[in-house]
Amino acid sequence: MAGSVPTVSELFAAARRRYEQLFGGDAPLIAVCAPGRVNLIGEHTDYNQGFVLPMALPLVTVVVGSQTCGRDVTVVTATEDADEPHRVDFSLPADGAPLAPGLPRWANYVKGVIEHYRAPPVPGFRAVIASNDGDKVSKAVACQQAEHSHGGVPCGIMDQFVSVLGREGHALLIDCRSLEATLVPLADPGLIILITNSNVKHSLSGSEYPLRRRRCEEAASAMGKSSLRDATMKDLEEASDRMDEVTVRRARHVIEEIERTVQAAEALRRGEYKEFGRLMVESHNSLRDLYEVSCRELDELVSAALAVEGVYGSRMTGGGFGGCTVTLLQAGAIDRTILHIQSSAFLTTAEGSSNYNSGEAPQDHKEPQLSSRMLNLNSSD
Ligand code: GAF
Repeated sequence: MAGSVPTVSELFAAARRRYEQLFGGDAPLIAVCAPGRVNLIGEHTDYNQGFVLPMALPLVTVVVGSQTCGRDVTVVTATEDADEPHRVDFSLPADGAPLAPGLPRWANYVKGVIEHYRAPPVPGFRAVIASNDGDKVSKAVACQQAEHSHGGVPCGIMDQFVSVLGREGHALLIDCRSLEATLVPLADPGLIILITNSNVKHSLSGSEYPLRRRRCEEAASAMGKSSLRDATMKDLEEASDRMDEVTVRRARHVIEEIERTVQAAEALRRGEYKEFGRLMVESHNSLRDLYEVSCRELDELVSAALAVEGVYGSRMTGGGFGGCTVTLLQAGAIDRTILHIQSSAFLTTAEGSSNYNSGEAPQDHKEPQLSSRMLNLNSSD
């Protein structure tokens, strides 16, 4: 992203202006906002009932809206996407009939949440979701179900959970079985978390994510466990002749990654950043070699970051096959790290020049003590 990122207040102002233009000058009555996330460690462990350690980001999505009389819903996006209509109108079905997914695809997340938020039933509204009640855990679970049924991704709970429970200056250790979440302080002014977007597009609703998930279920069942959370490496060795070699590798990644995530949260609590970085690198290598969800560009970004003095660790983050890397580094190393990443192999062959976005904190928030920065690279698709 070039230039500065709009602050939360600017986003709210833009959304409100759009609402007023579209709906006859009426001001919206509800304004909500949810942060984006990056996962520090614990990849492909959430749907195996394991641990994850994501943190919320100052990049947010805001929604403004008002309840209306009747059952009609209008949802509009503040910016226009060339590929899909930016407005959707539909009626809420009477008598609990299902609200089917359809087009545009982005609206399926709205429909899915309405579908899974039945008590009390969602009334007609303009703009996007108004969340009024319900505890945070059930809100996250409803949003996860929406992604399963309407987004077509059998995802775990991590993204939705950190979006409702994440706090500035903290990572969030989530136990994806008990759904207990513990905030882990991460507010050291000497640290920066750099998120680098490879701009390689990934589609989680493609076949690879559900395939990985199925392998994990097969591995757990071959070991007589309800999930890989209950399995040890000894269990895996003993059961390996009842699984094919690929399934063994997938299960090994998950079993070790769950353990790594707990160790990483401990290291963070003790301020042992070198150890945290070492675990990040182990996680990346395991995702690359055992789980096989990395790609050339992500591997190169990680290698480029790790070559710089002052970088503690780096890894791909999220579902994989593209997307972003996350790097933990000393604040003093930020400029040379960005320069080095920008001049690394695949970037120099990409068209145009790379952009750097400082990821400034929203103006209406106090300055976070720890910075997250976004580095967005030109497309290499
Ligand atoms: C995607 C999913 F949405 C998450 O639930 C998680 O499984 C992640 O991939 C891999 O850790 O982001």
